[in-house]
Amino acid sequence: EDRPDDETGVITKTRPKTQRPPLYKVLLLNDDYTPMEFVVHVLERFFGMSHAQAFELMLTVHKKGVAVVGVFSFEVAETKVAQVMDFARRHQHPLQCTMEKE
Ligand code: NFA
Repeated sequence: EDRPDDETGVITKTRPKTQRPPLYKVLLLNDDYTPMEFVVHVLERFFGMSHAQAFELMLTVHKKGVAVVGVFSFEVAETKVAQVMDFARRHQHPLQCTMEKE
């Protein structure tokens, strides 16, 4: 916003502070037991990835130990984590999914 200084008349710009909600990274963690194909399926099913995208991210987690699956609002991140954890538990795999503030 352009604003003339009271004494000098100099025009200064003040940035309007737009409030943005915090974003949360959803992380997938490696383990020694969850089958690779199960992880690929999880990424396709809950994160809308193509098979190729999902396979690549699964391999990144497998090799590096952890990777960011996506960045979401708190509510969406919380839902994704719950969906993955519930699906893994129902299939008796130890797959871990967590979230952290960006
Ligand atoms: N490390 C697992 C295996 O070798 C695969 C895996 C990848 C598990 C990514 C969890 C996350 N079967």
